[in-house]
Amino acid sequence: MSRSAVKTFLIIMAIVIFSSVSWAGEGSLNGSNPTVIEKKGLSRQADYVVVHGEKLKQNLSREIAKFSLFAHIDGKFQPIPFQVDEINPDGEWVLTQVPPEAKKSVKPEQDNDNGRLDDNDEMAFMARDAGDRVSFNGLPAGVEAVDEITLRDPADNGRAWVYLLSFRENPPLSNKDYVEYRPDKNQVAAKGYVLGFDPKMSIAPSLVSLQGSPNLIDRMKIRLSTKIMGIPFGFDEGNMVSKLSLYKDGPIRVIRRTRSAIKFIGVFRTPSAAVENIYYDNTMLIPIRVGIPISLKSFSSVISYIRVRGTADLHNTHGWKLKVDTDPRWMSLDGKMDEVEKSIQGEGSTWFLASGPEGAFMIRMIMNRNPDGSFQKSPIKTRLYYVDDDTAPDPPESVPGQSPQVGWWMDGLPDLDKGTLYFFAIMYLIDDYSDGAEKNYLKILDQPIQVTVN
Ligand SMILES: [Ca+2]
Ligand SMILES: [Ca+2]
Ligand SMILES: [Ca+2]
Ligand SMILES: [Ca+2]
Repeated sequence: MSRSAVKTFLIIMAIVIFSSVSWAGEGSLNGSNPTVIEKKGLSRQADYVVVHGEKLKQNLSREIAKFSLFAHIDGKFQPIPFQVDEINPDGEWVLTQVPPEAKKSVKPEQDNDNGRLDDNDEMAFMARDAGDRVSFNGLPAGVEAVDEITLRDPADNGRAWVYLLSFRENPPLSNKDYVEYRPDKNQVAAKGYVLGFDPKMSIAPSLVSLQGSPNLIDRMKIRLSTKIMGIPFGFDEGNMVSKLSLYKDGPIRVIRRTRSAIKFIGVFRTPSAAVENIYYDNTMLIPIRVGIPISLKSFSSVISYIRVRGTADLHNTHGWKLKVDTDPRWMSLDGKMDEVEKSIQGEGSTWFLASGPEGAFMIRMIMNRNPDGSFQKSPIKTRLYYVDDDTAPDPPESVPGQSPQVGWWMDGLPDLDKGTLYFFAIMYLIDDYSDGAEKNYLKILDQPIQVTVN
């Protein structure tokens, strides 16, 4: 064989070998295995991580369907669960799945770039899946682009890495799926929890079950009472109508959009507003954006008061204990108010945690942040509402009594200016709670993992 024939033969052999490699299932990367240059030092377990497209320079404008996220864990460079969620040019989620009950009214959405990664799209994964830092000797076979993503814990400088790879075709994917939406049952489910929704009040869960526990929630309540020009006026969650419109169910998170309106005495209703709830395998996020059309301050002379509380009315929690951020003492949930419970300090409270035999959950209310985490000036201050009394009804409700009912009063509403107000209700579902572990969940927002890409 001539030298060029040998060369042609080798090239053909190489093509045959490489094209016969199967990428199915939990494949590993073909060709050169990257070398570990720094071991993982990040200890954060509870955090999810979101990276905006604009940071992922090497993968920007490429087809999302050809991405895979890799990490070097257990001695192997391998795919880990991730998802890319597109956001349209107006800043709204692009939701691609239609629940059966909405088939007639809504259609799956698309971004304006045919499924490519752009600046405002989001890539999400769990921090616990990150691994060692590696170096490549040239790009691995079949890979067209790599973004190295570094995670850093600002508390102890621990670091870990993941790699977003763009493949020419057939990206090898992890088959792990941490959270699912069950459209037939109106439920979101993960390893440690099931959250269920009433089709008529789809914005807040009416079923919370931790690791097989009975339903812990009677209902989520919003109660408002006010007096305007001497006329008393009230509102509760029963005045809200909300229904599921579209959703997206990926391996890392479920995004559910509900459309809600407020109806008054059946006579008129407000225009419907969309809210997206986001569910990870240990977190439910409800970001709310409220447009304040007029300065309430300028009406101070005609508004006598505005009282608003948002609460979780629980049940099936006898034997559980509960604590809040503003007082170190545990309260015992037994359907009766004792001396500790009567003297609890709740001024300025922003979270509570309930712990029982099946697990724990924590609800956190954030009034002073913009969606990007930056500080938002708001006159609204939260104050604990807490009643543990099986014999004290608080209608309307499905299970009479407050067993317990816990949440917050929102003070300062009459001082609201015209503008947009953001607030966030967050629920952490903790399946391995031990005393003090809430600090790992508080860090998610208070000391967020820093993300850099190169
Ligand atoms: Ca986009
Ligand atoms: Ca896009
Ligand atoms: Ca009690
Ligand atoms: Ca109740």
